[in-house]
Amino acid sequence: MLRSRSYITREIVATDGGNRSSSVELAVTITNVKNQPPQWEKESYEVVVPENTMRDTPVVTIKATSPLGDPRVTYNLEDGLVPETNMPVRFYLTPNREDGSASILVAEPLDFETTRHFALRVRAQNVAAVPLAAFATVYVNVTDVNDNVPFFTSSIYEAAVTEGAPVGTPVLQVSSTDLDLGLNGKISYSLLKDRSGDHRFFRIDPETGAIYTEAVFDRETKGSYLLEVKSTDGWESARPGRHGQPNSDTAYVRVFVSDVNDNKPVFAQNVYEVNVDEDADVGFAVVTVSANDDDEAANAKLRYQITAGNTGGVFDVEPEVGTIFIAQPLDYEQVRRYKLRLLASDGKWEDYAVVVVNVVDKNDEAPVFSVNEYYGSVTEELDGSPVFVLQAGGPGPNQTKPNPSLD
Ligand SMILES: [Ca+2]
Ligand SMILES: [Ca+2]
Ligand SMILES: [Ca+2]
Ligand SMILES: [Ca+2]
Repeated sequence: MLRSRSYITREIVATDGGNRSSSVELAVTITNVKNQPPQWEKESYEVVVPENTMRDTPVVTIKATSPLGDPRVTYNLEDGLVPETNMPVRFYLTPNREDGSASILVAEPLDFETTRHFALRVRAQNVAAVPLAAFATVYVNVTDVNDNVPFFTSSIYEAAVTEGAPVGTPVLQVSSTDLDLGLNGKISYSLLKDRSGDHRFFRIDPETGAIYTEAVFDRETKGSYLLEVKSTDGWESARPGRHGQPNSDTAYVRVFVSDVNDNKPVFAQNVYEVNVDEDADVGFAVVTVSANDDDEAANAKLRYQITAGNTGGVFDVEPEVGTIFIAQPLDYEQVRRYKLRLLASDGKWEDYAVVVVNVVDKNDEAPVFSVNEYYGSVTEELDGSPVFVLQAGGPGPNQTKPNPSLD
């Protein structure tokens, strides 16, 4: 007759044809022949719970009984090693004294997007002197709820569209992601109407998020547009405060209109007229002309050039400034009036202006006496009075010059 409990231990040695051997210890627990492990009502349980099931909600009731005189069993939810086996802990077990069953309850919020399936191993043990155990598996399948927002990949997007581009030109594709399944994660895009009215000039493909122009733009009229885009998922939200509305997110799209050289330079005046003394120095700035170009940057960078009327190369222009200066000495006696033709060019378009330069005569000629020799006599008694008057003059209109006198 065996006692209710004893152990037999043996070392078992395996030896191969050579001299190597390996051993293992065998331990056998001998129990009362009447001792039997508990019996589960079912070998496995399967339940389906939505991911937003609240903490401490029972998800399944399980039961095992002992066929021995004392039918009570103890339950234990085995520690897992991975999320699917309850590591970290998502479920806990509570025994129900009244009927000897146990409940599995939610310990921490579930998340379909993280772990969809659990396989929980539950041990039931009898209360014999040498307790025996039996195991059951509880399969928990988590179902999706619409708890994820379709977030845009950026809160502000930037894009450029060329002025003059035809209606229907693609601008940019926005994108958002929603981790939920099916309709809970099905995204549609829209443009929000705002007071600026910028949305009227664009459209968005509700399925792809691609934005297209609905107008032909002119950068010189308006250089940028601001759109507000919205992404919406396809089912009522499971998030608090949404009151049955789908989840949504918004983002901004700044659309810049990029410049095309579609404006010609325009001179501020058609005709410039200036007077310049004929004795003005070489390098003297006569006048600065200027033209305006409504375009941007290189499309508005102007170069000035004298294309006609510059007899003798007397003038030159600073090409990037428009300042006309004297390059060769002027001479009233040679040319009294210049009519320069000025060109302003942006590399594609041009405009012309006329610059009239009037040369002002200066007394730059040596005086020429009217007679080569003068004769006269001086009387001592007339000391202090003019003796006689010499007439002299240049070839120009210099007749107002003071008369030289002998003394
Ligand atoms: Ca969603
Ligand atoms: Ca979800
Ligand atoms: Ca231009
Ligand atoms: Ca332009």
